[in-house]
Amino acid sequence: MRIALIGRPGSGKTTAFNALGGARQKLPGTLQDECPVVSVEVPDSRLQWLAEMYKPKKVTPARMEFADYPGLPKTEEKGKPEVLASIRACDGLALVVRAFETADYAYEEPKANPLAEARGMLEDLLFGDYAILEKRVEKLRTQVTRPTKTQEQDRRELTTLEKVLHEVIEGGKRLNQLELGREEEMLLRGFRFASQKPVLVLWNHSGNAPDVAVVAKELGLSTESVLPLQASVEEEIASLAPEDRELFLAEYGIAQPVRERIIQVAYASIGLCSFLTAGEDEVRAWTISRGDSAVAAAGRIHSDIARGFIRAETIAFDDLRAAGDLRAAKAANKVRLEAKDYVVKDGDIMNFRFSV
Ligand SMILES: Nc1nc2c(ncn2[C@@H]2O[C@H](COP(=O)(O)OP(=O)(O)OP(=O)(O)O)[C@@H](O)[C@H]2O)c(=O)[nH]1
Ligand SMILES: [Mg+2]
Repeated sequence: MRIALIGRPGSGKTTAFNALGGARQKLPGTLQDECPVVSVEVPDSRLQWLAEMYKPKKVTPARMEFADYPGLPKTEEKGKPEVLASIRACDGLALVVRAFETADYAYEEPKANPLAEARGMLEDLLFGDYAILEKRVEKLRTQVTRPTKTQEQDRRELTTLEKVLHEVIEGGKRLNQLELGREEEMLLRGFRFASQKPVLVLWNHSGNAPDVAVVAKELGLSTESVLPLQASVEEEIASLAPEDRELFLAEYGIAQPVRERIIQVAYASIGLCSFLTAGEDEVRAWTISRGDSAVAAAGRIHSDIARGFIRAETIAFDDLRAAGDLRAAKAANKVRLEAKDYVVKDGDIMNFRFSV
C-alpha cells in the first residue's frame, strides 16, 4: 500500500514526511520512482501476543508507504500532468493543506486558506482525470472507424467512456458518484483515476486545531479521514531521541505521534484491515481491503497459495486469546475451515491449505 503525500507547494508535505520518519531532506522530489518514500510500521499489539505464544524466528508487522510528491501549483505548469499521472500508481492520497502562516516560503496565496486549498486540490485531481478521459475518447473515436481486431471492444469502451464523460460534465457528478455496471466499473478502475482514490486530509496547523467534523462535512469526506497535525512540531519531535519524545508530545498536547495516528486514519479511509499468520517461523500481519475473500488474502502471501487454495483454517484473534492456546480453541470449536469466498475479518489468524 502506498499513499501519496500531495498538496500545493509549501503546504508542508516534506515536513510531514519527515515527521513520519522519512529522512530529512528539503529537495523537491520529482516523479514516482524518484519520490522519497518512507515505510511506516502498522502498530498491532496482537503480534506481540502471538509472538509470546509461538516464539517465532521473526515478527513482521504490516507496513504502509508514504511518498513525498512535489507540490502541485494552482497554475497550469509544465510537469503538472506528469505528477498527476504518477499519483495514479498509488493506492490512496494524503492531501496536505496549509493552515499555518510563515514568511519562509514564497506562496502563491499570501494567506492560508486551508478549506479553499483542499477544494482546489480535489478539483485539480478531477480535471486531470477529465483530461485523460477526453484524450482517450478522442483516440477511440478515430480508432473505431477502422476495422481492427479490437474494434468491438473499442466500441464498448467508447460507449462507456462517453456516458461517463456526459454524466461528469453535464450531470456535474464525480467519478466515484456514478452508477455503473460491473463491466463499466472494471473498465474505469483500469485507469486508476486520482479522483476515485480514497483521500485523507492532513490539516497542517500551528496550534489552532480545526473542528474535524466541520472540515469533513465541507469537503464531503468522512470525519475519520481528516487528521489535524502540527507538522513542524512533529518533525522536530521525530528527530529527538525516543526517550525524549513523550515529554515534548505532552507539552504540545499531542496524544500520539502522527506516525501512529496516520495509520489508523489511512486504514479507515482506504477501507483496510489486517489478517494474521502465525507459526514457529514467523508471526506476521498482512494488509488487505475490507471485504476481501479468503482466496484474495491467500494471494497476498503468494499467488501459488491462491491458485492451489483448498481451505483456510481460520480463528479470530480474540477467540484464540480467550481460549488461551490453539488446542483449547480447537476443543471449543473456534477454529473454522473456510472456503475461497469467505470474507476475511480484521484479526483473523489464517492458515491456508493448498496444493499446487
Ligand atoms: N509554522 C509552520 N511552518 C511549517 C509547517 N509545516 C511546514 N512549515 C514550513 O513551510 C515551508 C514549506 O514546508 P515543506 O514541508 O518544505 O513544504 P512542501 O509541501 O514539501 O513544499 P514543496 O515540496 O515545495 O511543495 C517550510 O519553511 C516549513 O518550515 C508547520 O506546521 N508550521
Ligand atoms: Mg516538499
